[in-house]
Amino acid sequence: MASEHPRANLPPLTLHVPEPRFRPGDAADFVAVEVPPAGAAPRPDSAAEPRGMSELAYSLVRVLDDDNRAVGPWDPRLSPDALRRLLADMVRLRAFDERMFRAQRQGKTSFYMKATGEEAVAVAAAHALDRDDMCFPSYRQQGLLIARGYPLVDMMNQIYSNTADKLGGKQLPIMYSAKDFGFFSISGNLTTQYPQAVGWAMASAAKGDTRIAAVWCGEGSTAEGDFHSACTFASVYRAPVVMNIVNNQWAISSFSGFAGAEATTFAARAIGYGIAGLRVDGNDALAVYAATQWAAERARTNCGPTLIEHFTYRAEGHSTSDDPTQYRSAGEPTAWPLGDPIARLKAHLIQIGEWDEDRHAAQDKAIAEDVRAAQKAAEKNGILGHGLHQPLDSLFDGVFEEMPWHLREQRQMMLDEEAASGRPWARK
Ligand SMILES: Cc1ncc(C[n+]2csc(CCOP(=O)(O)OP(=O)(O)O)c2C)c(N)n1
Ligand SMILES: [Mg+2]
Repeated sequence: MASEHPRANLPPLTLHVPEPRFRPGDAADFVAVEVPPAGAAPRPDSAAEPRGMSELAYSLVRVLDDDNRAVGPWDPRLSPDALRRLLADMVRLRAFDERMFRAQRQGKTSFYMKATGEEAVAVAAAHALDRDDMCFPSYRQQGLLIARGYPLVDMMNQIYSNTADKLGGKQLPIMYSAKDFGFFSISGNLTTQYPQAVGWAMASAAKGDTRIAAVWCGEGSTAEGDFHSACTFASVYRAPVVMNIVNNQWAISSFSGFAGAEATTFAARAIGYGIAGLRVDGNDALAVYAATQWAAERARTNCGPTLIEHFTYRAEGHSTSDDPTQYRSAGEPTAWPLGDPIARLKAHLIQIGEWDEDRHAAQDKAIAEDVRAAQKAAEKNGILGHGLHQPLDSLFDGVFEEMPWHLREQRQMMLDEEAASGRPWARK
């Protein structure tokens, strides 16, 4: 009976409700964030048993030190040319994001999402993976497409849902799909890509193929059940997959504590599943490259999956629909202790005498010009702000090989209603 509770001799039960350390108006500092020195984390053999490497799930793999040198066992020892290509792709991604963000503000499209501050996560991974490995991204890994040389104009055509949009206007802007570039269709439903990636990796192994899968989700998304069932399958079958968690501290307006960050690290999720777990400085392109290369080698040699937490910071809003000044301290992005991934790689190249400010400025200019030219070309095919660019009846295409009778009927009803309205609803 309810009246018997609470019992007087016991303390009332309570819940812990996480609260971010800083809110708008607070001065932010990250003194509570532990940043171990670069080069300190050991690098086990890529075939090592997960049990012996649990410490790596709690530390931070870092290569670039405070003097911008590459140090320690995780230094991937890339050639100056490879380093410059990595830098150029990150700069291209940032320039692309800037331009498309502005295009949304100008009413040319309905939606955009930037990866500002997180450029190393997708770009360095694309450089470390094989070109035909299959990627299952979230909406913040457009860097994979850019690094794999997908035409910027095709990305923009999709963002504008215009006549040249390869997806026929059927996906929300930025939800690309490019099978030829090993880029699985982005889904707005968080974390669906995790079990899909593990399933794809299992199929690759079942067929005796040599391609592996790589998958990304945000730290907030690890709270989804899909994340955990994917980990179980990956562990049980030792699926050849690299599983990435992009811990950028925020899930729209919810801070990482709501996904469990106060209790432990996200990389530590791996330990309970018996999976190799790595926690990596996500703003250090060389650390991301090295960790991805290690995990890819592990997967490719049938030693099983790896879970990599990329410790980073979402420097801007969640999307064009978001306003972070409403929920977090404006000082956070600059107080973030791991710096900016582009500035750090640039400083490293300068430090080793393979780059300078003039070359960097010239590259910025050339890349900005490429992006501007791509935008101009894309806008010739139309912008979303000018309405539907696809023939109305194409709405029903592309799902079934042969359209079922009820969809044919619905399509006809739609066309009849359009005719009755006396005006075209879309381009003919
Ligand atoms: C299943 C599901 N739940 C909720 C949402 C709404 N939603 C879209 S993005 C997002 C935040 C995700 O944060 P995180 O996983 O940390 O990724 P980030 O945006 O930081 O890259 C939420 C809650 C959704 N799209 N799908
Ligand atoms: Mg997040």
